[in-house]
Amino acid sequence: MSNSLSSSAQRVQDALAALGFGAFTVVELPDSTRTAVEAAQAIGCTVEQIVKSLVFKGRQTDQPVLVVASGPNRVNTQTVAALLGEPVDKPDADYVRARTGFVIGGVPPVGHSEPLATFIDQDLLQYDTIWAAAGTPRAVFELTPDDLVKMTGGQVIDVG
Ligand code: 5CA
Repeated sequence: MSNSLSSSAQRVQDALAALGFGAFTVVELPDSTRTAVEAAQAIGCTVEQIVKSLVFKGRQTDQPVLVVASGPNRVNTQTVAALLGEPVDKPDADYVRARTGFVIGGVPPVGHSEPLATFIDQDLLQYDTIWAAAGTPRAVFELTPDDLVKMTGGQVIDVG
């Protein structure tokens, strides 16, 4: 199953290796992992253990910002705006693809086409392992919250 990855999933596997996290294995599942609920069902974990990748766009600078959040959590855009120093909007699918290199439903925490300012939901830190998207709406990898913080260099926040 993980022997021949699709090109987008392979890019994530390569990015993990380049960051020193080559021990993490990207897997492509037979069932959709497009949404947090679908991913949890396909993996057999709780929705809380799914790392949602939400991309926002700075209204003034047009810069992308990534918020990785626990599956059920809503991200307060005012909180993100305050941390970023400018209002943020939810971008369309074309922006997400152009600025991250990946389609919605497969946006990984690392391996983007440009560096992304990253914020991490503190709720993710309570789990032994969590699962993040890995480039496509069927690809995921398992990691620890500590590794997520290290590989993204992100700031841990209360997203609410
Ligand atoms: N693969 C799963 C988790 S492993 C995944 O990527 N889930 S997700 O929640 O991170 O990705 C879907 C997110 O993309 C949604 O929560 C939503 O914020 C955003 N999204 C979905 N549809 C659109 C759209 N049409 N335009 C902009 N953003 C969207």
